[in-house]
Amino acid sequence: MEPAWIGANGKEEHMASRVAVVGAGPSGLAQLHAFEEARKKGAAVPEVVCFDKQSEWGGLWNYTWRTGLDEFGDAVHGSMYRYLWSNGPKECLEFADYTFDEHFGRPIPSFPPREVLFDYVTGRAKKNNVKQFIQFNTSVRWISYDESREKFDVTVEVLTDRTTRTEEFDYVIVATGHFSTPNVPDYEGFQRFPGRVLHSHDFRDSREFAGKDLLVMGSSYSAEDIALQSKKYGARSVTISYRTAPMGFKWPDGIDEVPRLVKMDGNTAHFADGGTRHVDAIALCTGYQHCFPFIEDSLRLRTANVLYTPDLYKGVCWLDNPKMMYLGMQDQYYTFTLFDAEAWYARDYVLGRLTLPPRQEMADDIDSWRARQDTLADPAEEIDFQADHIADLVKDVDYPVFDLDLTREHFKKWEHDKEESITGYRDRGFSSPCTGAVAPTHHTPWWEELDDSLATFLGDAGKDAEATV
Ligand code: FAD
Ligand code: NA7
Repeated sequence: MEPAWIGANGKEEHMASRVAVVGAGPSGLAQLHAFEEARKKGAAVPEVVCFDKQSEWGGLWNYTWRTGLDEFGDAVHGSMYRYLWSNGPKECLEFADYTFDEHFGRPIPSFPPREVLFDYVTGRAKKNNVKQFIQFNTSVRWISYDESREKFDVTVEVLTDRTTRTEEFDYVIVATGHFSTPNVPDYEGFQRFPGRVLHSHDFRDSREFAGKDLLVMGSSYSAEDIALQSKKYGARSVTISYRTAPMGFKWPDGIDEVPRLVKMDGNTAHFADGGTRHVDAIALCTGYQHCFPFIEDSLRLRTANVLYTPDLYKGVCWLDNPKMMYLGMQDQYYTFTLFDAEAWYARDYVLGRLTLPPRQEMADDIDSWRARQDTLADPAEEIDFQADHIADLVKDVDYPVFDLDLTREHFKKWEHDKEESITGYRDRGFSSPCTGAVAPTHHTPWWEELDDSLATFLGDAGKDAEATV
């Protein structure tokens, strides 16, 4: 007889239950891992099927040179670029059940380049052999829910042979990320601008701007990093234009911030303060849209890039049908840690270990988080808010204990470090919230390090620690 348990809807569930996970990036992999952890401890886990439209796992961390459309004519998912280094301390995203020390066999510095984090994320996935659950090159085209059957219909296209099929699922967990569909504003004069205008989604190699005057639009993470990168790899000048407020860092020579762009006139940029600059190329670091064209209207999350989205109880369960779940849809200080907490929560809901309150209580809970979100005055309060969100998730599940409060302090210190030195903050070392080990200093200051390969990064990574925290 099939193993049975009381499921999320209060009814007896059987092994025939099926869970679809859409996306095998860090969030989707966290979900597969969470189910495996439960299964290894003896839980009856339903069939889990993960679909990813790419041919490899790791989501955004799986670098691609492609831009625009991929080899199948789908929109390219990747937004990461060459020479991308972690923009926050790795200690604030460390898996509580798979430490950096375990993966690399020794302490490594706090701000690794992309390839190193890709290696880490996929290392845990390999350890639990979750690849067996993933169907690659398989794009989810449509998700709908049939009330009468109480089933989701998930239509997928296998891109390699262009076949389409629809499968039935009891739960759907969407982990497709939200930094892939660019928000692309238009400004007067773009149409006739003689240089290149690109969005950060299509940015791949800053050497393209060597010797050029680059205009960067935006005042958040992408603007900050692309401005620094471009200068580091040889841009003649970088002008950052903000819409609302400047980032205000102490920029190195050759980078500065100016107010809102009013218009382009040929190669001349005109700003709101009356200033003008010569510009050879424009990088729109203007953010992304949450975009789920493959989800029916009644299940589709609609949100701006915020710390607590509307309509998701605990940031995970779709209010009007909690069997539909989303992972990683928040604006992110915390990343992998948040995804793990959400994945554990989603798993335990599916396994019937958690009972959700009535709809009105869930709605009130979302409202109270969002009301608090409206009061957040600075990054320190935002960090505490997101840490509290994680605490709210892990209190109900068996996610391994780690020092969440230490990561709050790390993030606040990191904010301070950035203000002190925007080119030097990545040279600091932090302590692990899992092991307490202090990260060593990288062998080369980040501002001088042009090689971002895993081999070079790890080459001398064990050098004597000169950590600051
Ligand atoms: P993603 O990584 O986006 O993965 C989503 C997966 O879903 C992809 O594999 C994609 O192929 C798949 N997918 C999408 N649509 C479909 C579909 N219809 N059917 C099937 N599969 C689909 N975070 C940090 O912690 N540190 C950093 O330094 C950092 N730097 C960043 C730099 C950039 C430029 C960007 C854009 C983000 C950065 N992030 C960083 C944040 C990043 O969002 C997270 O680290 C993480 O990648 C999010 O994981 P995810 O699984 O939610 O989404
Ligand atoms: P974010 O953090 O969503 O920031 C988007 C920025 O774009 C923000 O500064 C906006 O300014 C600016 N923006 C948006 N629309 C416009 C227009 N029309 N004109 C000018 N400026 C605009 O996106 P990021 O890409 O920086 O970061 C996303 C992730 O990628 C993040 O997790 C990183 O780790 C990497 P505003 O302040 O709203 O005026």
